[in-house]
Amino acid sequence: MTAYDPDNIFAKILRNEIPSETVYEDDTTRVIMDIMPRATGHALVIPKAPSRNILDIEPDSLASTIAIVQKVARAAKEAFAADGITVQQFSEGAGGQMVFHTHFHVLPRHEGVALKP
Ligand code: DGP
Repeated sequence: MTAYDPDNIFAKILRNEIPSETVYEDDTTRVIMDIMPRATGHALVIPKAPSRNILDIEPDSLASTIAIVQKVARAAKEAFAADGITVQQFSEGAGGQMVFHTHFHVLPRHEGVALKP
């Protein structure tokens, strides 16, 4: 496993070095809107503790993060009148990951509407 890089873009967002549209924050987790949304209401749930992805995240951090994923999924389904929700977590480049700080995508879905590429 490659070492965690504290200069990744989400680490900078968590340190408030670059702006983000933050929609929720607590001691362990921040939720921001994706800058390249693949669906209306596409949010990212980001644990504050440093980890690259699901392969190295500590179980306690994963537990607090996934609890927020559930809250965001429920709130997004209501807020965007979604028919369903897609949750994604990409790990490492081969897994489709571009930003190497753990995050979960929460994507509101509507019947017959494909995700944007
Ligand atoms: P991935 O690592 O493949 O799970 O995708 C990273 C996602 O992060 C992608 O959907 C675009 C989004 N993203 C990249 N840079 C920024 C940024 O500076 N701000 C926000 N809000 N989202 C970003």
